[in-house]
Amino acid sequence: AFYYKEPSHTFGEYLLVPGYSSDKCIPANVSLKTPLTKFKKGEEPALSLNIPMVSAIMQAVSDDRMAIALAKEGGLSFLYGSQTPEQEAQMVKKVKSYKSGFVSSDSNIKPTTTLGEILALKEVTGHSTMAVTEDGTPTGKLLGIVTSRDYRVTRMSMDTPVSEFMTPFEKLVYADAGTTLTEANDIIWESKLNMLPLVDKNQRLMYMVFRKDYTEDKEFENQLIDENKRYRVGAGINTRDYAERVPLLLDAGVDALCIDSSEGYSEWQRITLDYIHKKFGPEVKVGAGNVVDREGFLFLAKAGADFVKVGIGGGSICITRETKGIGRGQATALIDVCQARDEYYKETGIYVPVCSDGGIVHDYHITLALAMGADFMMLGRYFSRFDESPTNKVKLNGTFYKEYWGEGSNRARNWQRYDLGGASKLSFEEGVDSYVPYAGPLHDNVGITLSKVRSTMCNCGALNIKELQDKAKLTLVSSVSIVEGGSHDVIPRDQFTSR
Ligand code: MZP
Repeated sequence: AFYYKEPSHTFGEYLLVPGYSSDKCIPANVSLKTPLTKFKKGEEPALSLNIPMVSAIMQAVSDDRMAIALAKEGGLSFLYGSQTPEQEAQMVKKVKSYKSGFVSSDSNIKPTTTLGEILALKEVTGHSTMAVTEDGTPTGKLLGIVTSRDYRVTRMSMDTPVSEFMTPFEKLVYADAGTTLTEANDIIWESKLNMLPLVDKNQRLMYMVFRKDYTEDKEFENQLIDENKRYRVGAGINTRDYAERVPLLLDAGVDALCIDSSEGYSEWQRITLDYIHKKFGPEVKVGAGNVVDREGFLFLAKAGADFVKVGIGGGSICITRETKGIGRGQATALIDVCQARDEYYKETGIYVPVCSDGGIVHDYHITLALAMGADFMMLGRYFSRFDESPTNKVKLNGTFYKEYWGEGSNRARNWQRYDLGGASKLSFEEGVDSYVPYAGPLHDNVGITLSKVRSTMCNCGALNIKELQDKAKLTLVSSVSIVEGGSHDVIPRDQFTSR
């Protein structure tokens, strides 16, 4: 047997040592743009992310709603593959047909329908925006528009004239009762509209609708949108039904695929990559993984992977290491793979982005992973806590939680991912079914997380991810100094106040 000389470590055992920060090093100047897919030296990647975050290929994390919310922040979701190809393609279609401010119509909505009823219906249908027309048909004359779950709706008096509300909002565009759906759609999109009055037949204001997170054009700058103004979305695939699944996903407009497997250093992945690239061409982007060492990386890079995912057994819901005894500390695995990626780049001039998958517990782990060479992270637990994840929010002992289960749990029954081609269903579980503390809307949480990342990057004197990777100084910390890192030798005040 081969023995590694060093134990394998994870993120919690490392710290960054600050470097010199110039006066240009302020969070507002930090760019988090990062490549998603491989590119040749001197060229630009076909796909990039505006923030280094993708959501995990999991039933409990990535559906169309999550994909839209994350694309709005500049990240990308990989829709879960543990569903039929048709269902997954349908989710892709929903994301691709969504447009910020897009007007969808629903024949259930009549002028007499109340705002509460419309909002309740939207929860069910998942529509982002709904038009209220005079006769309830898409071609009817527009009465008003109601926007989605993450929008705040303020009710105004029926008799309030629109002009009174226009003054504070420079960007307000008034869609009057004669506006058609197509025209309204254009108004909202072209003007980057965040507010719209709903008017009745007499053109009196019924409701004012506007975005909670209205931040002028900045918000739009960051969003992950391709030329026809559609949000980008990825999708998980497996090494079994790709011949059937991939064409459906491509027809639906998927932007990137990722082979979803707990262990990716295998002939199955090479065959899958080969098939897709030969059949559909190199412009179809496919990530592969997961691997935890240089050999695994080089195998997948040579097999044509457009990015490579790193991590075995480090996921919060994962018990692969306990059940099968395979895996590697996430930090050590990542460092090893990123070194191989850099050598491969020097030799071939081809840069294959590396995704660190699983095991991010604290926000600073993201900065550490970037410093260690990751181009972006895949996160499951992190995103599962938000309003936009597909799972139930439950109240237990007075506290709200969201459900979160592994793809290797019986609940997910994702047998394709965990067997190696023999058995047709799971014989043992590699994941658990759990709860995570509910954390509110994705937008707010991602904003806080990334402000910490930007701030630490400034401490290291880095204004972009490449600069962080070049300049970062990382130190392993002893278990004693980990204790020093938390509050210690004091009695927290709340211990007294709670008595
Ligand atoms: P985390 O962000 O919750 O720590 O980890 C998410 C990652 O765990 C996923 O992207 C996937 O690679 C991995 N995962 C998903 N299900 C299982 C399982 O059931 C698992 N064992 O390990």
